[in-house]
Amino acid sequence: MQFVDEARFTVRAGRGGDGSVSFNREKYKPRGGPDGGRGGDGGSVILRSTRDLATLEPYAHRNLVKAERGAHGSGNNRAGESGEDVVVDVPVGTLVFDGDGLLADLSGSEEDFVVARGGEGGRGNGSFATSTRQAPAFREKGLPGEEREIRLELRVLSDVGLVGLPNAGKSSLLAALSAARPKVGDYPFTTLVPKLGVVDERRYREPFVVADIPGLISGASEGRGLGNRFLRHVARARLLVLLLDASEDPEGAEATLRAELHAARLAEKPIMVALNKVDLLDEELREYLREAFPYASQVSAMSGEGVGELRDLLEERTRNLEEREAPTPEEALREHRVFRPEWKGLRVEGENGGYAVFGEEVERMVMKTDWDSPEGAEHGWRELEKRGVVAALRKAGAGPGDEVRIGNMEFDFR
Ligand SMILES: Nc1nc2c(ncn2[C@@H]2O[C@H](COP(=O)(O)OP(=O)(O)OP(=O)(O)O)[C@@H](O)[C@H]2O)c(=O)[nH]1
Ligand SMILES: [Mg+2]
Repeated sequence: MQFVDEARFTVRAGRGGDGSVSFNREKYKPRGGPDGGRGGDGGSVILRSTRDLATLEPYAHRNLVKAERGAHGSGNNRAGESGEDVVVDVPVGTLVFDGDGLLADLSGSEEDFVVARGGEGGRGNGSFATSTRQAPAFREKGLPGEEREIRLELRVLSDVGLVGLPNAGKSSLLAALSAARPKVGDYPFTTLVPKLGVVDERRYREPFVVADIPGLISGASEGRGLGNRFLRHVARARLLVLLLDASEDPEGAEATLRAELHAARLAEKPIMVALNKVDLLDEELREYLREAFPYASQVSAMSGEGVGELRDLLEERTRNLEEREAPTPEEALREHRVFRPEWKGLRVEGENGGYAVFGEEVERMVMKTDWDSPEGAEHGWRELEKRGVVAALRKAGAGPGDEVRIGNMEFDFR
């Protein structure tokens, strides 16, 4: 499977079924009691994170994912069947965005996120009978399902991210540290997509995950080379390792990498430096580098020299660093904005010489009302009165014949 780390498509939940209008027909009774059943709820579209999937490739060419609608209710108080939910498997580490920002962060396994909620089914006339209204001939209509355009973004989740110029030996080091066998080549851009390896030593309390990403070059943040778009895969690592080729201007490489991290706003992360390919150096050069990079580990991914020590160091550092980082503050902010509670109030505004009414509850009620049936419309007006909508409209200046819009319903005030 190809590694795809972004996908966009529309999700559409199912519409709720309409309630039914029906009267019980028993022998010798001309008209029995109302027994129209409720419509079934529409199916929802649910995203579920799983470790069985490592890429968003199944959705690379999807345009629409939709769930079934609920069936209409029927006589004898039979409820319509609910529409089936559709479960969309996504890899762990998937972020879900819509036009307004981050909606969900599926960073654990088996997490469910309802990305489009199915519409509620409408009630049948059976539920509107009262002592004064024994034979109601109206029902509610089902509500439409939610629909939105979403963008999925996968970020592989690792503890340690290897960052380096092309050819520095990142993939070689991943292979030396773990059982992963990424492709190694003596040319730049051997690695085209992120690769993970698990470092699991018997004496370690917990295994940790190392990510190898494509090499960065100067100007990656402006899109040069493969660009820095792969940096997002290490953005949430606990620790970054700048891997420098010791045999080729490590000072210059470090400056380039730090500039790119800065541009990607990752400069504040815990960072370690390691010098690779020390097998190519003589003792004098090694000594020089020990002074020039006093805190850097010297390793050779090829000969294995220093790799064990580096592995222990990484284990210790990651253990002492906090948990894998939560979304960046900027993302957390957007999350906050998107997860606002549904607005429950009631508001009337002037609109094109008429009036518009806003409010979650009222809008739902109006959508459910069967305005085409006289009895249904009568019931709808009573509800609008009960909920204070009529009073609010009058207070705002509405008079008979004025145009009123509630959601997608327009009618004349009376
Ligand atoms: N002598 C020596 N060569 C090494 C060492 N580590 C890697 N190499 C060689 O350096 C070249 C690049 O290694 P890779 O591991 O593919 O480098 P990379 O950083 O993953 O490169 P990209 O994926 O292209 O960014 C290969 O020819 C490796 O054999 C080392 O410690 N010593
Ligand atoms: Mg590589």
